[in-house]
Amino acid sequence: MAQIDIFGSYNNVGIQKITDGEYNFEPNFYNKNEADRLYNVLLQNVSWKQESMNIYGKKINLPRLTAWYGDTEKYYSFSGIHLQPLPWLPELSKIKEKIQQFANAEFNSVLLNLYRNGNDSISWHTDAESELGINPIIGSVNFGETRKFQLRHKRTNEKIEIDLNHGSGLVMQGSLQHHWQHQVPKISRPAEQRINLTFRFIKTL
Ligand SMILES: O=C(O)CCC(=O)C(=O)O
Ligand SMILES: [Mn+2]
Repeated sequence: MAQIDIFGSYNNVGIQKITDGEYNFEPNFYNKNEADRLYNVLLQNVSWKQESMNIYGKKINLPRLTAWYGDTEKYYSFSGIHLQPLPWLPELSKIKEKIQQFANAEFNSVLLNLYRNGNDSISWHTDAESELGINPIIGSVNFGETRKFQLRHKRTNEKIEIDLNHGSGLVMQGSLQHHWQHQVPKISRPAEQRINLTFRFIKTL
C-alpha cells in the first residue's frame, strides 16, 4: 500500500519486485498543478461512454464510463466488448509520451475509465488479452479521487494494495499479468470522480 512512513515518503515507490512479476509506482508522476489541469481537460474532452456487457442475455452496464483511443481505427475486443479506438487527443499523446519514458516501453492505445463515485469499480481481471502478447507492459496514470488498486496472486492468493493518488503513475510489467489479477473495489465512503488511463501496446493494431 502507498503508506506514508515516518519520514513522510511512500514505502513502495520505484521498481518493486514481487512474486512472479514487478511493478513501478510513482505517486508524484505529475505535480499537483499539472494533475489538476489534466484532470479537467480529460473530464471535459474525452468522449466518455456508458458501455454494456451481455451476460446470459441480459444487458448489464459497466460500473464506470470508458473511452478508447489509439493509433488506428481498427476494432479491439475487451472483456467481450468491441471497441473502436478514437484518434489521439493532443493531451493524451503528451501523457503517452511521458508514461512511455517512465515505462521505457512503447504504447499504441489507451483505455480510459471514469469512476463517477465510490459505487463505480472494476472487478478482478488481468490485462493479459491475447492481443497484448507475452509479459505485456501496462502503464497506468491516475487523476482525481485516490482509490485502492488491489493485486491478488492467482495461485497463492497473496494480496498487494496500492493507493493510486491524483497524479500518480504505475507500470505493471514482467510476468505480473499472467500471475496476478487486479481490481479497484467499490467504496462506501463518499468519493469524488476518478480518471484512470491504462496505456497498452496491442500487437494487432
Ligand atoms: O482503474 C484502474 O486503476 C484500473 C483499470 C483497469 O484495470 C483496466 O482498465 O483494465
Ligand atoms: Mn486492468
